[in-house]
Formats: sequence, structure tokens, C-alpha cells
Amino acid sequence: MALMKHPLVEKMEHARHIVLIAHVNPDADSLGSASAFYSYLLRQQKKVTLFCATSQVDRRLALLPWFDKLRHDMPRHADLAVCFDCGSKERLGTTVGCELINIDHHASNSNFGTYNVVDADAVSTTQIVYDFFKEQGIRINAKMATALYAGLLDDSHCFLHVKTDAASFEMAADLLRCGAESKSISTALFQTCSLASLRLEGVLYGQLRLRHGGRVALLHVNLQMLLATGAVPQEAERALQRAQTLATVNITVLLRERRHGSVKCSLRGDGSVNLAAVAARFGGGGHRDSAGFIADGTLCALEEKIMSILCEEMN
Ligand SMILES: [Mn+2]
Repeated sequence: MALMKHPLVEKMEHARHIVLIAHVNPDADSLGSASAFYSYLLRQQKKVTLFCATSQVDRRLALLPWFDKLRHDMPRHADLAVCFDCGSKERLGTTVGCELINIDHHASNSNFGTYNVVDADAVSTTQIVYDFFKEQGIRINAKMATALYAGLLDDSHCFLHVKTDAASFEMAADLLRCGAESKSISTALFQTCSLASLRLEGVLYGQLRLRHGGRVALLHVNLQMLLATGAVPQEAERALQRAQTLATVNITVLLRERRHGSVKCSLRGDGSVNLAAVAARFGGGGHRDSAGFIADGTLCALEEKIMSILCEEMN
């Protein structure tokens, strides 16, 4: 049976130079999706650039195929762009002067692309890319499988996320058969950490507070804590995930002081409150159970602001 060619395949066939965009501060899902697409387009003998605006990329992602091809200056002559896992235009970290294909799974995606392939039910963006490859009869080689698996494992939190379903396991099984290097990915993403990050976690657990009858867990990260432990901001993430496993807790809020006086707020929840909508009130976005935003103010002032909204939503 002949395959129905996806209109976007034709778009890519007609393009001369395609730029693949991973979001600022890229994760395994964004960069994994872009990496798999890079393999696919090279096979199509396309001129292709792998781009990310962030120059200091998380070193754990260095095991992704084509990591060494990552460029941090936006090519000016590309005639087609594809972005992966970017919930909003701001996540691109660059302006795009050509047609843009937006492939994503954030509930808050604003459909900012010229073409949008957005599925909020997908556990990862790599799942959307995987389904696209399968539908189009595109063969998945070992490199592509490794990249797609990394995004699946990371965004599904090792298959624990509520969106994990039979299709996620089928995808994983298929990718392993295609040659995905699953062991090195799980080691790099989930079984390696720095001493600095452990020390930061210790500090954070020591000062964790519960509010709203124990239903909200609160963590503050100030610049001093990062300085004292040597941890990088992203290393606070694990304490955030862990606090959310407390039996009484529905929502965890992590407020992190940034240089120049702004605060990054990360929210995790059990799905009882739509956190993407909460974050949107501060100009951010995300998923129903995982969202974030950046705002001006002090940690304490922002805590009160966010608590009043959460208390309203949790009634
Ligand atoms: Mn994702």
C-alpha cells in the first residue's frame, strides 16, 4: 500500500537549507528530537544545521548523536526551520526569518509556527517525531533510535509519568530493536549526578516547607546556595521532583533567585490543578502537571503571589 506523503515531507523536500531548532537550555527531548531529524535529513542529502541559542549545553546530553554538530549562531540563509519541544516563540531564543514547522507536546503551545504539529497527549516530543517517521515509512537507524529514546525516557520520567501508556512501551521496545543505546542513556540521564548537586539537594530538603495543610511544598534556591554548593541551577530539579512524592503534597513550587533580580518559578503537580494555566498568568507556560515562568520580585513576595493563586485553584 502506498503511503500518504505528509505535506511537511514535501515542504522539506523542496527546502534547500533546513535549520533544526532545540529550545534554550535544551533537554533530552528537544535535542533528541532535533538529533533524530538531523539523521533523517542528512539521509535525504539536505543541507541541515542543528541550532540551539544556549551555548553552555548540559554536558549529559553530549551522548546524543550529532551533539558535536550543534551550532549557536542562527544561519541566515536557511529557507525552512523546524523547532522541537518549544512551547512558545520565546523558547526558540532567536528570530526566524523563514517558514517554521513547530513540533511540540506542550499543552500551552501557542501554535506560533507556519505549520504546527502539536499533540498535548504525547508523553514526549520524540514520540510525535517517532510516529511521524513510522507513518511516513522512514527507517529508524541506531543513531535516530538513541536520540528518540533519550527524549522518551527523560520526559516520561523513566516511564513513571501519567501519560506513559502502552504506546510508550511499544515505542521503547521498537527503538531498542532499532539499536538505541538505552543503557548509556539511562546512566547519563538518571544514574549520574555531581557531588555539588547532592549537596544542594541536602540544603533544599533541610529548608523545605509545607503550606496549605501540607498540600503545597515550597523550595527556595538563592544565589548563595548555588555558590556554596557549586551546583548549577538545573541541579535543583531533582529536589523538586522528590518533594512532589511526599504523600500529602499535590503541588511543589521551586523559586530560584536569578542574577539581576528576577526569579525563576518551577511548578510540579499531580494534575489536580492546571499548572500551565497558572504559569500563563505570569507569562510562562508548560504542561498541566509541570510548568514554569520567570518574574521580577523577591522569592518571598513571589511565594505569596503564587500561593494565593494556588489556594484559590485548590479551594
Ligand atoms: Mn518535552
